[in-house]
Amino acid sequence: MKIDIVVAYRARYRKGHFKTFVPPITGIHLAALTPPGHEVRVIHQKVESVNYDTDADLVAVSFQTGFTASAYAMGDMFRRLGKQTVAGGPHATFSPDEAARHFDAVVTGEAEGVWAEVVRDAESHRLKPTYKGSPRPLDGLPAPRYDLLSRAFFVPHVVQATRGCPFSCSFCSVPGINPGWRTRPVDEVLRDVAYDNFPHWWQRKVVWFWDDNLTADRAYAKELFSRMVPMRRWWLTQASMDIARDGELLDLMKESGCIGVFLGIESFDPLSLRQANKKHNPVSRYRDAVREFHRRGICVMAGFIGGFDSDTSGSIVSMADSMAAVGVDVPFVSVLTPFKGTVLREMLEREGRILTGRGWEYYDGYNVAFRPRNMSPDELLAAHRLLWQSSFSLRRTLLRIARSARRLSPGAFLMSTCMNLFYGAKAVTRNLPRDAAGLRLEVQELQQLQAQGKSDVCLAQIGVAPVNGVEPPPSVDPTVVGDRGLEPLTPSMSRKCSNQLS
Ligand code: B12
Ligand code: SF4
Repeated sequence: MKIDIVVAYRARYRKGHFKTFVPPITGIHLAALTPPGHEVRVIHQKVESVNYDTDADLVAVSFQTGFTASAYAMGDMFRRLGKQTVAGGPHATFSPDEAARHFDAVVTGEAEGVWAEVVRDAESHRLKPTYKGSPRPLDGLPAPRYDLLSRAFFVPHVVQATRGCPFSCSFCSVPGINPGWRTRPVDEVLRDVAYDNFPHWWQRKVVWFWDDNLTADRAYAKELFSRMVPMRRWWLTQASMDIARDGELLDLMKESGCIGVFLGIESFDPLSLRQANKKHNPVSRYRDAVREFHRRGICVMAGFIGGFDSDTSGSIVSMADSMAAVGVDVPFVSVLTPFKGTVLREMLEREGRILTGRGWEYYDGYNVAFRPRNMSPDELLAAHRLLWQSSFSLRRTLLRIARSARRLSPGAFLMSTCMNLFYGAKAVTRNLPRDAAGLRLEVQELQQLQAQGKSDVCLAQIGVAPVNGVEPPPSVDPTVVGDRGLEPLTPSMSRKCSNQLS
């Protein structure tokens, strides 16, 4: 049987990406789990077009909440084309009934225990509507199918060593998605780290751990890192800030080639941290914690969120200064998002603060889907955009690069520079986070043109022509199904469509 595994995406920046940094591990992991005897392809919509003219017998789509429109459009179209379809991932896990309207089958939870059954059932054309994957021990997992990855990714070597997280931050769905804290056998992780069949030297050198919190079990982390020392890799991961007090662990991280940690710092306001249930982040320790990583030449990437109840527009925008003051090398700034399966969503639902008129496109980390306490949704959006632009202004970007030249190891400096330039270039070229409201308008524009009987030309303009005579279903979303999934139907494209017809 031929299987296409598609990892759905929807542009989060106005002009898409010029270059894409790291792939998700999900698609190539699912491909590796596929029983032998099947031909598998992995397509990342972020970097490649979805082939509707595929000869696949089964199309499996993985998606996060923010990319749901894209995934559902695909599910509908593939079903029209007579393909068997199956959905999975964080959104399908928490909204299985909704996903079932667009796919033949929905897998909730983790795939390890059910994927072989899904494939078997698809082979005999007997897919069940739902498959419930429960968490299992992580022993014996195969190495991801790196050979199936598009060459478009800059750092393709992604590995997962652990699953879950012992913390329970109110905005995070990890405790619901990957319950329990589990580790893979170190030997098996090292096998994946040792893989090096990549074309470029940095792709062989750099390993990115896609763990929720790799260092949650210190004894496990120490064993893994000690055994990675002779492998001479450069590696990055997510970790929680509490490890900054464990000098032995940090020394081992340095020795084994750690060049970057992503810390979920989230806020500089103790009240916001309390709302986030982020007790392991004391604000007074930020500076010292960052310094501990820098003393070992490790780059500190850090995530910040705007929109907690005690936040104001001013406090959100001022985070740019605060993150510079504590010495963050690469900032990531998001809008608080009430994902299903989180304590935050339960609270906002109880308080009637979810903006029910807003679709899942508002759940991409860059848009507002709830009523904030101290400002309007539009004010929160504006504050986030100001924070984003200020964080990646030319001055701040160059300053961070100059500082990291002094305090980071060569690998960490290279990585920090690449990431800062990546986001700095977006700011300079005004390739800003996209407003979901704008997306809606573009869709409405297309719908108007469709109502006037001009849809075919517009669909052709954006690369969605009928496939083998089958028209795309009404759910097809022009902002995501265009070439590489990145081209929106801009006003000028709409004008072009209209002009061509008139
Ligand atoms: C690595 C990671 C990233 C990476 C890579 C992105 C990616 N798409 O993987 C980066 C850093 C880029 C990232 C960014 C973001 N992320 Co992220 N990320 C993760 C993380 C930590 C691990 C995911 C992972 O690789 N797990 C390992 C793989 C093997 O497991 P998996 O993907 O869960 O897949 C398993 C099952 O879900 C299932 N499955 C999944 N898909 C399918 C499909 C089929 C057909 C089947 C059968 C089964 C199946 O089977 C798999 C094996 O068991 C998760 C947390 C988590 N625990 O899930 C958050 C998580 C996925 N991210 C999240 C968010 C919100 C984001 C951002 C929007 C954050 C932001 N504010 O900017 C951005 C989005 C940008 C983007 N381009 O994707 C949320 C998503 C919540 C939701 N409901 O959608 C999560 C769950 C964390 C959270 N805070 O709750 N992220
Ligand atoms: S520490 Fe990170 S992964 Fe763990 S619950 Fe909090 S946000 Fe989620």
